[in-house]
Amino acid sequence: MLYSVRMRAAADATHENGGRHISGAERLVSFDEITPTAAAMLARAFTHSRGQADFININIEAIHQQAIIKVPLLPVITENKPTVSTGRAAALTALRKAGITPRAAKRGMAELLALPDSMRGAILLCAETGVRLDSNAQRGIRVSRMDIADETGFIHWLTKQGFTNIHVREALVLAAKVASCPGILAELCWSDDPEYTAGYVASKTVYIRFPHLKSVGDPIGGRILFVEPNSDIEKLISYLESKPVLVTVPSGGENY
Ligand code: PML
Repeated sequence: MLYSVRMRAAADATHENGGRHISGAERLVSFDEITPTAAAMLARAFTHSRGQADFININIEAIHQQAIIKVPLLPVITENKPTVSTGRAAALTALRKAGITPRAAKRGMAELLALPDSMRGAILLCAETGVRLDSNAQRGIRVSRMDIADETGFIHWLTKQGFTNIHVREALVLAAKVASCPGILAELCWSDDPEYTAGYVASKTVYIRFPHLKSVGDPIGGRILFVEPNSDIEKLISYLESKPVLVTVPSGGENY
């Protein structure tokens, strides 16, 4: 048996009552790891660079081993564009290469740029028209119930590529689950941590990082998931939110 441990933290009010999103975290752990994992999440909620949390929700639930599927990490490429504008232009190109129409890619970028504040979940957009498909205006869809299968192997794999921070670690696990979701063609994301400017475009086959997708000090980030036309949206949301997924490291530790 594994346990899903999930945290979300908000300031001023609960998320449900319009509070400002501060932080969230997701793990799938053994029984013995529940307490230290929950403690680490609590510490994180209280020390986040987006501010001090007033409302913290930690949810723990048992997951049967038979329900869990395994999916691989995506290989990572970094495109070292020197500025936010060149980074965003390259991200749009990457989205088009992933099969997103220019109109939908531009709409996705515009949705992120128009956010009044960070959302706790992702926005779903049609990959052809750019029309929004989820009805959770402020909340979005939270990609949930996933973790890395082999923590030590993952740290080795990351270190070999020079990745040491928690943002990239968590984003890679989330992007692997998203890439495995039937109907999702690509993802565009940048961080809501004001001190972290990197973002990425992930497709079914690759995770492309851009060191500058927003300016230093900007506390607004988010995530757009581009959905193939005519997909079963309910099924897709159920997979993203509920299907337990363990992400595997490529054998031998190579980046493919
Ligand atoms: C986040 O902080 O939630 C998203 C991180 C996006 C970029 C991660 C990376 O460095 O590749």
